[in-house]
Amino acid sequence: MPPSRPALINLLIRIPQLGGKIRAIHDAWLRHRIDTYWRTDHNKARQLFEKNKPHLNDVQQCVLTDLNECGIAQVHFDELFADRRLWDELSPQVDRWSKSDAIRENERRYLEGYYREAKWKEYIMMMTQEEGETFSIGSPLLQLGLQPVILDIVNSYFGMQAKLFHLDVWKTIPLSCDGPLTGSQRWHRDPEDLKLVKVFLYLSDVDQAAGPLHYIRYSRRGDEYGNFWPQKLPYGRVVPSDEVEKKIPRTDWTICSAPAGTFVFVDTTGLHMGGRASKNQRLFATWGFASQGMIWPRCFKLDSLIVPQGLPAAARYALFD
Ligand SMILES: O=C(O)CCC(=O)C(=O)O
Ligand SMILES: [Fe+2]
Repeated sequence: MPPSRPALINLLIRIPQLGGKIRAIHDAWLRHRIDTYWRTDHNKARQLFEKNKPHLNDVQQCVLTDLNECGIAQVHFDELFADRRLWDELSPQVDRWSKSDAIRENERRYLEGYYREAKWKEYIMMMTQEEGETFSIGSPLLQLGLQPVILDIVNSYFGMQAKLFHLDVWKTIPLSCDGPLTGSQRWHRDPEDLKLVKVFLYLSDVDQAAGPLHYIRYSRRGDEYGNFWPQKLPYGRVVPSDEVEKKIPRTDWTICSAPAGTFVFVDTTGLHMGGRASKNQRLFATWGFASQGMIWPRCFKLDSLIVPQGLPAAARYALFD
């Protein structure tokens, strides 16, 4: 999806010769706007956060400390949640989808040769069929991502109420061949905002052969590696191949090989990649959080804009406000 631009700008950037300049000016404006948003102390999201400041338990506090310190944290579902109710609601749905004829057929097609045409994220089967997929508030995937135990960590990291901009379930298809790396298999920084949190919940065991997420600790803006291939907002940044391997010591890499049930909280404005699965499948749920000032449009829709009664303030802000 491209950055959010008014319809008129979208039209103007198509003009030959002039379009590039208009795009550059609008990009600079988007950068200015997002910088200003994060610098403003009195935006509504900060005020709401201060008013409803969450009290984190020890486990949440540990996650937040790691996230603040290095940009990534891992914790097991059973440490965060008192019971498995939400897991038990999501699992069968994901199971049905992942074993459905349509998905099996797509995997077969990919492995039988479609991978040779791969340009982007063809190695991933995505549960949401298209950008702008419609969710109902009762969807187990949406419900899980909006739980206070998760939102409280995300909002504490932002220091303001966050917006949910993306949610999905991804299944990575393993393939052992030396074809070119595409999409997020390449080291990159995400483009949506100056600070982001992606939450991944592993629904299968993820070992080295399943293409785990790799992350460079201390690689956000202002961190030790923050100036290495920085984000070029309103776009992210893809690192030329082998550069990370040459320039960043392995001691500062986190490789998220972990059992099913593991949550990864990660600021993906830092350097990361994943999905280089060679032998094993990888199945996970993913939720993306950004600030209200984010530069890219939200990737999903709601089937109703009526705010359900009793929805906690943080969930309400993440979805509606
Ligand atoms: O597949 C992966 O582990 C990487 C995903 C990624 O880059 C992202 O969600 O931003
Ligand atoms: Fe990414």
